[in-house]
Amino acid sequence: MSRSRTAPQDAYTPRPEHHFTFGLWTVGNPGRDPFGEPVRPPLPPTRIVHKLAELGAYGVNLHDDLVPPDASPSERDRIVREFKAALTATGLRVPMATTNLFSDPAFRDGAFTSHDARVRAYALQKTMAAIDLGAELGATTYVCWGGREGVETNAAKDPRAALVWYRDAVNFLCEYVRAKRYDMRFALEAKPNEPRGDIFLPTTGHMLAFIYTLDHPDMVGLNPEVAHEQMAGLDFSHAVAQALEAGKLFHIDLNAQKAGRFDQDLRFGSDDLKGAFFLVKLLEDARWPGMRHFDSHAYRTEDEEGVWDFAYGSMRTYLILKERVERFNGDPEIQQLLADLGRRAGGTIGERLTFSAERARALQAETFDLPSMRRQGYAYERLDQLTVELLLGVR
Ligand code: GCO
Ligand code: MN
Ligand code: MN
Repeated sequence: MSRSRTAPQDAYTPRPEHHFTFGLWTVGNPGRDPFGEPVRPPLPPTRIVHKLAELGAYGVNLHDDLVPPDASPSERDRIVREFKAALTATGLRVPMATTNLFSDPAFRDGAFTSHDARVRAYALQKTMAAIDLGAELGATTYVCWGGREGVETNAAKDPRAALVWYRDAVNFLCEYVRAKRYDMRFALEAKPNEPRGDIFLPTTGHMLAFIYTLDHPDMVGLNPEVAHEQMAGLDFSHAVAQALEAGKLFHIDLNAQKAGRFDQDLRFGSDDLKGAFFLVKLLEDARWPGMRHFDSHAYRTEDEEGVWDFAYGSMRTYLILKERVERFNGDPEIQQLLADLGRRAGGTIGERLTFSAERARALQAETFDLPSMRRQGYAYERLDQLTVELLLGVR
């Protein structure tokens, strides 16, 4: 990789303190798709660690892409030893771990929600092994993405039974982590469809409601992904805001997506820049301390150099948007419009209405100036245009 091509040293240069992370499976994605074979050779995990560190990332997350499921115990030990040596040499961390519960043909009917109890048990065995490896490498977040937890036809299973099995599995895993005294929390990731026709708990909101039915809701939060919420036609920032507000944003999968498509996992900010801007604004305004993880991959057209362009570009775009957020927050005209909004609303903007008997009586007796409330404009057109101009770099 030629650093000069992708890595100018400027205000948008990624550094470990920015907490950017990538999965081994993201930069290591070989470009296989349902219509074509891999276009890139596999990248050894140790090489990925060195390259990510060179580019300024904070960490690397893993799937089954570190230790192949069929590795012998001595192979596993060698792979982990070499990986740890690369981490020590570079200072890169492993904040998150997960496992693949969707590729093996055994998982054709799901893992935690498979009709076959043997498959559900095997999924737990595989997950416990991944949790152990994650804990060994220092990971404190375990992501559960229910790849095939769904159906093609509702003739197949009672979705209520599936939810019971799903809950049993997450409860089982929470008890396992407690018994092992690991410092680890679970982050559940929703996706509406693909690879299956319909996936259970299809959005971040569905997942959030499910969490409160678990035995240890405090141990379980969310890992929302940009592309997945957009596939459901939803506003990603709103899903993230709800997770944040509930104290449940444990992790995040950043990428980009064109509306109405398959799960594209594009480079962060490469589509829907405005959506990306408001997402960064949300995370930065909230001073969210979590990892900025990119669950995405390079275009299938790329060779290895293109992969590093992709990785560097993801982090850089985040930092550029972060700088735009600072500009938005400091832009006198934008801030004036927001302040005027308060005046228009009679100085009551943001006021909370909470119940007391007195308050209820006062409200019942109040006469509202409905004509003025009906006439009121909000100047959002102007606000949005200023936002667009700021994003286009002319403010
Ligand atoms: C996808 C998912 C996955 C998961 C990853 C971690 O749509 O393929 O987003 O990339 O996030 O497997 O569990
Ligand atoms: Mn995805
Ligand atoms: Mn994801």
